[in-house]
Amino acid sequence: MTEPVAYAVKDGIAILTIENPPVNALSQGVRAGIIAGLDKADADAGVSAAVIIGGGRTFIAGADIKEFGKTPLQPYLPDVLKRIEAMTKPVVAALHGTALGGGFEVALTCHWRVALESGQVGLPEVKLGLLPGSGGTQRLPRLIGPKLALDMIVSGNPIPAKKAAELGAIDEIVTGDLLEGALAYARRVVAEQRPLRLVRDMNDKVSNVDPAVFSDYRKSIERKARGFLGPWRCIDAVEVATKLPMDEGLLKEREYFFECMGSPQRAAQIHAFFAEREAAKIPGLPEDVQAKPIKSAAVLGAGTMGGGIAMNFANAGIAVKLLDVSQEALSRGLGVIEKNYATSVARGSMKQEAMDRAMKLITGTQRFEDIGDADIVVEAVFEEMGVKKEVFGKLDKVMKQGAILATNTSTLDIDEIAASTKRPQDVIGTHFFSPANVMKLLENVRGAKSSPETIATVMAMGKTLKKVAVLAGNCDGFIGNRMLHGYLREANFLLEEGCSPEQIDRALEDFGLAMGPFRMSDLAGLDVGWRIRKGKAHLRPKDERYSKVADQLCELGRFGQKTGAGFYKYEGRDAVPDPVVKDIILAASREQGIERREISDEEIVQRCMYPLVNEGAKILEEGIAIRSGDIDITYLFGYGFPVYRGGPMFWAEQIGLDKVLATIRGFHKIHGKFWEPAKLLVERAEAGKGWSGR
Ligand code: 3H9
Repeated sequence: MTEPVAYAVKDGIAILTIENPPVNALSQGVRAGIIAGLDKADADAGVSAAVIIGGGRTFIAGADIKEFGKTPLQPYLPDVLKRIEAMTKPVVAALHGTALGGGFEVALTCHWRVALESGQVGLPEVKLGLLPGSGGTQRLPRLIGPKLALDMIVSGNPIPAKKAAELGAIDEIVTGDLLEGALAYARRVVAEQRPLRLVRDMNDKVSNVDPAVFSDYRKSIERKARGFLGPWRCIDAVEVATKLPMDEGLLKEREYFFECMGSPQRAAQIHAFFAEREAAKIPGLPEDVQAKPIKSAAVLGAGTMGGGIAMNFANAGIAVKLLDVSQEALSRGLGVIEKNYATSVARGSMKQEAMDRAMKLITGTQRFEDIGDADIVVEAVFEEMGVKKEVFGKLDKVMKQGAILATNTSTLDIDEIAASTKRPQDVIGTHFFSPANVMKLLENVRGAKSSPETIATVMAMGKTLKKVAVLAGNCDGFIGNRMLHGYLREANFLLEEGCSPEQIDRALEDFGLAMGPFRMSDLAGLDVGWRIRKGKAHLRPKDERYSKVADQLCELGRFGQKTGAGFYKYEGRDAVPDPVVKDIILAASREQGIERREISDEEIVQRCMYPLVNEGAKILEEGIAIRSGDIDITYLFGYGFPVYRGGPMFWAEQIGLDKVLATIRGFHKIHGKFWEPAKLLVERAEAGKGWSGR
């Protein structure tokens, strides 16, 4: 086995190479190896300086997240950093790839830092529910000032090495071979007899800092960071750097770090990190299966969804043809795309050249014959089986052999759609979320006959389009929308039992959802659900409880934001409670013979969230989702579920499946069959286990 830190000496300079693939995480072996290497270098009279460099694709990408939550093993990272600072010889960090978190903290502790221009540096701990716990919050502000340090630490976003050099966090950008550049730099430092330079001694940028920097910053993240612990502690820690001497600041940072480490948010966010990566792995696919290359695409339907999907391909540099049989719809769709890009340019989130490039990649057509050579076609036409079948019949005729025929349906049967072609192996669902150019989730839906290549291709496409792809099985609503059903049902029942739309929305937004169910429904448009409900009305048993409030709103032409009224009335984009809605709700309670009562926020959260968990358990039991983590990812990236709760399934595990089951059983007694507990939930809860059976 290779040592996690290789030691070599070249021309009197020690080289410590971190060898811990894939990302050189700071495992116990790496920590011990760095200390041992530095001891050796310090003790060797023939060595005049040391270089720390990463082997493989990157410098150190941070602490080993897999160790979190377990008993930490010595030496700890601060011990490594103390050893660096105690060196009697210069230490140069040589950065490439991603120097992140604890990795960047190692670099910040070295006397000098050099990097390849392609490298990136950052402190992304906040994304894991943490703050930099080994001096990052104390050293970075000393180097680049508190304001810029806040930007990096509170966002967690890395910056390119070149930018870091401009800011003063990196001393030299190396062109050519990194190790040679770092050795040359170390030789120069030695030859010039430069005094060892420690960031801890640089106090200029953290002295006399206006406290408004921090109060303003707190204000600026109020909305975005609501409910999170990490971002607030990041600010507290950076503020400490401007108030306390270094060693006291380090102690305070450590205190905040352990507070975050002990929080359920940290566990939830790290679960989300691993679940996101796990979702890409599809068990059962042959090992040698290859994703087909996607070099060109076509999208059917120039509506909101179709346009958004086309933008995804163009953004990824893939030429895309947008097809709509109606010239008017096509022109409107292309116009909307252009407007969306122009808004991004005006906001500064996109460069004009990037917009021009993307627009050049999108062409409109009204003829099916024009799209036959595309590697993939994504259908986003009207959500009706008859229409979809007709379209797929046409695609079967015009598309080249081997092309992927994908449907963006959000509810319909993939197998029935596939059966209208002679190549069901190439047919699959690729369910994008609105707005498709913004939302990160791609819910791929395998049909019974989708081939391994087809599955592998759309999963890989997720990555190409910078989405998070999850693979679902074929059923009504797949993973996401199937679960949403019970959530919306209970929200509507709660209206009749005593709540107002604004009370429910507020309770769920306080829980952490990006948007409560009624504001969300108003935004999505109430007419879509109305149409679906009318279509399925004959299937509903007569004695089944059914809330008519939403239907009655639709009958009044209140389709949500787009008509200026729905569950709320709208003043611009602001949702305002509406007495008309209140009257409809009160009448509904009377008609149902329900005596309205005070309902607590806790009950609102349980009544709306536990159906997600219960249905999620059924989805898992039926194999519609491969893992509970895939369900979590679906909700985190597609439905605005708060990442600090890890997703509905992880959240339920944190509460305890036995407790969740007990509450569901209680609701079952009161509210009847909708609350029948899922078999898997009962099984796991009674065995005292989590979803995975462990
Ligand atoms: C920290 O440093 C705390 C300190 O302040 C204080 C400590 C006292 N540990 O993402 P990829 C795995 S907190 C363990 O697919 P990419 C990952 O699970 C840490 N494993 O590749 C995957 O495994 P698998 C701060 C890790 O090229 C494989 O590596 N650092 C870690 O798309 C490849 O990952 C961070 O938050 C880790 N730290 O992106 C950085 N990182 O193959 C987190 C990755 O089995 N990491 N793995 O699925 C990242 O942002 C990305 O992984 C990175 C590479 C950009 C590095």
